[in-house]
Amino acid sequence: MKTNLLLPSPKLLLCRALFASVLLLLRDLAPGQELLKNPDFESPLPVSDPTAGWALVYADGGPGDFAIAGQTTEASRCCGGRGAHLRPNNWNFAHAYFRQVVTNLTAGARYTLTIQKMRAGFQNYVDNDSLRVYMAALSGSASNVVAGNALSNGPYSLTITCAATRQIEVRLHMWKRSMSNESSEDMKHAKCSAWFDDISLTLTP
Ligand SMILES: [Ca+2]
Repeated sequence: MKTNLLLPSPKLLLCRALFASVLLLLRDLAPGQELLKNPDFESPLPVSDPTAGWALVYADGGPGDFAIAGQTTEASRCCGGRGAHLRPNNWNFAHAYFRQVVTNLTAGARYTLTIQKMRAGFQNYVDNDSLRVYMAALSGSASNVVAGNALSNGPYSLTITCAATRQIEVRLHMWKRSMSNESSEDMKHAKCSAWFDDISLTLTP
C-alpha cells in the first residue's frame, strides 16, 4: 500500500485541533489569569462601556461636585505611572465610584479580587465616618465589600462566587458624608481623596 508520509492524516489533524482547544480552555480557566481590563489604571479612564474598562458612576452629586474623577499620578501606587482618583470639591455629600463588569465567567466558581493600593486621604474622617473608601464585588444577588483607610495602601482582598449571570461587577467607591465647620483655611473636603491602583480579579485556585 502506498502511503504519503509528508501529509498528516485527517485523524492526526483532528487530534491536533482537539489538543489546541483543550489548551485554550485551560488558559481560560487558569487560576492566575487576569480577568479585569486596565488593572493597573495606566490606560485612559473613565470609559463609557463598563465591560471595556473603568466606567464612572455618580451616586450622589454630579461632575460639578468633584475636583478629580479620573486618572492621576497622585493615585499611583509607586514608581511613576497612574492610578484612579476621586476627590470632591465641596463640603456637601458626594459619592462616586468606578465600575467594571467582567463577563463570560464560570457560574458557581469562586473568584478573588485583590487591590494593592486602596487609600483614603485623611484618617480622622475615616474614623468619624465622614469618609468611606471601599471596594465591592457584586454577582447576581451576592456581594462582598472591603474598606480601606489612610494608614496603609493595603493590599486588600475579598472573594465572591459567580452567579448564574456569569458576570462579576467590581466597584471602587469614594463616599464623603456629612462634614461641618469648614473654612477657607481648613477645606476638609480637599482631604477626602480616594486612591486606587493595581487591582486583580482571578479564579480562586
Ligand atoms: Ca498604576
